[in-house]
Amino acid sequence: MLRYGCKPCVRSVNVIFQRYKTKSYSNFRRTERSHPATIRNIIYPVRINEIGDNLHAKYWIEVRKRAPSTLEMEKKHWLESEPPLTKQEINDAQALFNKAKVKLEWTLADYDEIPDVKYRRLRREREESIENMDPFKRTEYHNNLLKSRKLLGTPPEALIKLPEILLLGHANAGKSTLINNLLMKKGSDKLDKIARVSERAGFTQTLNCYNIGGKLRIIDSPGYGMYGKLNQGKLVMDYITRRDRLAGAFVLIDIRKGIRPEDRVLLECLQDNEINHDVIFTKFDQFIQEVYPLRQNRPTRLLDIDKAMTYSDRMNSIARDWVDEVIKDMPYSQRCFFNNALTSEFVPQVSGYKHVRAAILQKCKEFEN
Ligand SMILES: Nc1nc2c(ncn2[C@@H]2O[C@H](COP(=O)(O)OP(=O)(O)OP(=O)(O)O)[C@@H](O)[C@H]2O)c(=O)[nH]1
Ligand SMILES: [Mg+2]
Repeated sequence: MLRYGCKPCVRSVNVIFQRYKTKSYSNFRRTERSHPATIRNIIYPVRINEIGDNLHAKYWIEVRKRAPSTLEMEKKHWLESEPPLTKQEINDAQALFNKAKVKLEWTLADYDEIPDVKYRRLRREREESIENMDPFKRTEYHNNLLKSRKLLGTPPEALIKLPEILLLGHANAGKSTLINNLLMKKGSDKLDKIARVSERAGFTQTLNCYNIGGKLRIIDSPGYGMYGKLNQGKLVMDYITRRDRLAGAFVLIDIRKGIRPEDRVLLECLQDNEINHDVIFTKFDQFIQEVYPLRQNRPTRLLDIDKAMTYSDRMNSIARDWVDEVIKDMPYSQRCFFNNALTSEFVPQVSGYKHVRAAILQKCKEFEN
């Protein structure tokens, strides 16, 4: 059930409001298990401020060698049939996003008000009214009106046909934050503030369209789940089922919550509508933050590398097991990305966004061909 409020609206979206119990990381950690690892070395092993100064440099070199960054993980989860992202594709995407001028083009709560949809509708209505006119009343003026390319109040740039990428996910999954993360300028360690973000779930209420350097558009959407609203469900479903410029979608899932029933319905809905889509697991930094303080025997003083690595391996294996659990819940095999748009003391860098940028560009290119 994809819940967007409390009354049924369209057939494909069951919008019954209902609290539900679902698997989440907090339940999982009560029953730690170990099974074959599919992901290696998710995290940086121990907190940097737990290392003594003299061990510091040596320690990090060793740690880096043994524990590649979170980005490594993405490569493990390529769907086998998917073409992997090449270095060239990642560089191209970096160049585009780092240079692109970004503009919020429209913010709408009704699919029919999207500028080009509205323009086509107005033109059609005008044509129909002229064609249905009494031929004796029809003049040269009306014939010219039929040929006219007037924009009918639509901003001209909004009529330029560009591929569009839709971000979907539960309320509070991090869709708007990911937009800011994707639009981060080169060398900056701060998120852009172009999309408005809030801790409050259900903050984004409309479809918001960002024009990225005149090359593509990214569409932020209202989140579903118990903070979603009925009209938002209709709006998003209209967009998914009717939009001919939709080049692809990303379903954002908070890694700590795992895949919830609504996510599964949405994934199946995208599959049924043959929309090219991938999954992005968000908030990895928060997840790691929760994994680490779990252990009582966390090394706290000057430590030797082997002891740190044993500790870190155990932490990694807990994190890995949870990720495996989550991925097992996917309705079908799907390419996954892992992203943290913010940092914590355990995860010192934002990561994942470069691969998402490249995947966006890949979808746009596939769409245009
Ligand atoms: N630690 C951490 N927090 C994040 C991350 N991504 C998002 N958040 C936080 O999660 C909260 C919700 O983020 P939003 O981007 O507003 O989520 P949304 O999916 O747009 O939510 P709605 O607009 O309500 O549908 C904000 O407080 C963000 O700061 C992340 O990668 N790490
Ligand atoms: Mg939002």
